[in-house]
Amino acid sequence: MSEKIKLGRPAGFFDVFERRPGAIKKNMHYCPGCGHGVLHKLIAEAIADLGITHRVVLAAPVGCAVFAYYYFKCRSIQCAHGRAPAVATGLTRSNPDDVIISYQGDGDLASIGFNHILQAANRGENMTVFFVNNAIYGMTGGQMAPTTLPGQKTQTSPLGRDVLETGYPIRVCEMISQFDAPVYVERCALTSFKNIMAARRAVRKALQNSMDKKGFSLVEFLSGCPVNLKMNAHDMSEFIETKMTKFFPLGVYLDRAAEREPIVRAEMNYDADKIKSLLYPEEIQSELGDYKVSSPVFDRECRVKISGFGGQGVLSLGYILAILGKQRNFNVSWLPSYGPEMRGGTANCSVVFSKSHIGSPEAAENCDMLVCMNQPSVEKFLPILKAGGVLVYDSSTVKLPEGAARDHYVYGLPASDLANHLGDLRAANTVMLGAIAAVMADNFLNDADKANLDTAMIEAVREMFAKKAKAADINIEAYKTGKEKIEFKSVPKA
Ligand SMILES: Cc1ncc(C[n+]2csc(CCOP(=O)(O)OP(=O)(O)O)c2C)c(N)n1
Ligand code: SF4
Ligand SMILES: [Mg+2]
Repeated sequence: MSEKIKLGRPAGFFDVFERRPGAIKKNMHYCPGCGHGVLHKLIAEAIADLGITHRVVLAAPVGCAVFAYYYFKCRSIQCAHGRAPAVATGLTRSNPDDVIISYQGDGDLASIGFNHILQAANRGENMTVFFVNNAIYGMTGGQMAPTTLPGQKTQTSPLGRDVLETGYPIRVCEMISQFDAPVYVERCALTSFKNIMAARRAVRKALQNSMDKKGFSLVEFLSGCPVNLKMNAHDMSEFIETKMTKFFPLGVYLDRAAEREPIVRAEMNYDADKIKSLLYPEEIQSELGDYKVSSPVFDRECRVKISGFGGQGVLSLGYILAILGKQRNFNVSWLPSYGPEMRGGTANCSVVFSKSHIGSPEAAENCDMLVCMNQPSVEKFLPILKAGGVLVYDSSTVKLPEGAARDHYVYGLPASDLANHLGDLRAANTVMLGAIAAVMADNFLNDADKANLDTAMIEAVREMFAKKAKAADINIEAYKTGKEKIEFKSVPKA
């Protein structure tokens, strides 16, 4: 055997995955037996062995590989669902010497982003596409994908995929190899040692093409998702090798690398200052100065993070705050995050208020206020609450660990229990809104703004429930309850 098997972590990975939030920074988030982990290793080895760590930019997808950027020791950018080829196009056109990877799943590439991949291939963009075909939407819990096999049972085809209803699996390699522009297309499988070694060679060949500016390369990997296909590792491999390969035969579909000259495109010609002035006009087009609030706290940007389980209304709570800001003529942003991990995780949103431009809508650090409605939120987000900031938590669902939040003002109230008592658990979020109002009034507002606060909050709740008068009434009741029942817990210790 001429190939030497390398054990351990390839040099193309970070030693410690610092970008990964939470305490576990050594492991990947993939399930055991998942093809993504195997492919990541092949890519990381190749990046290191080819000496291109400094040249690679990874365009990461939406799907289970959404966090690919935690792991690779290279520049990376997380793209909207299916849009990695469009982002990769921008990257390669603006920096032709970089080696651009578009990493995509089958739902991402062959469904929501299908036109993007076809157009990028047809333009012959200088990029390497690594396409993970596991015949399922893995991240969202096992729905049918464009590549799901006929008769295959999924969450959305419980009786098996019916080709008369939903068509046949889409064969991406076969389609793309029909185009004139692409340089290299191969389909591999992440199963046996032999197949993985073939995949390893394909990864390197595709990257070499990008390094040599030969154009568009795509490698598809038939890959396991044992969790959603409800199989053990052995059966998963057998499924791929006996069932998937029937529909998706392995092999090289196209290889024009030897006959291709490096691509040289005309240099991009744009006026950076003009673009900047369009994006950031000197004058903000709003009635600045017309604030109905005057407390000094609003003279700077205020950043709030709200977090809990999906279904607790954390996104709506943030939205109500955003409406409040909008009604009071602030610049305001609301950025939801639906908690992409399948297993546990949190839904959260960031709300930022400012009298001037908002730099980033993501409250990723230095938050003024953190609102937690479940236990994982405390672990995940307490580190981003600035010293002297305010923590408000639902004490029916959160037990604050001993010694936590020593540098913060801490308030709690049993919001879920109170909402239950009011007859609608869904109103726990507006109980929390009442708590937030009380905290604001206690700590940050002058008398004029305090007097205004209830009117403003109630107006915002009414706008949120504009078409549901009854729900508005319950939520206003919940708001009042939260305001009344909030309990002050502690001040910063230092
Ligand atoms: C615009 C948009 N639509 C839908 C979703 C929900 N969503 C997240 S991942 C996903 C499918 C991912 O499947 P696939 O690309 O096959 O990746 P896998 O998890 O199987 O690797 C969907 C539909 C989303 N995040 N964004
Ligand atoms: S759900 Fe499937 S694709 Fe996602 S990490 Fe788990 S095994 Fe991999
Ligand atoms: Mg998939």
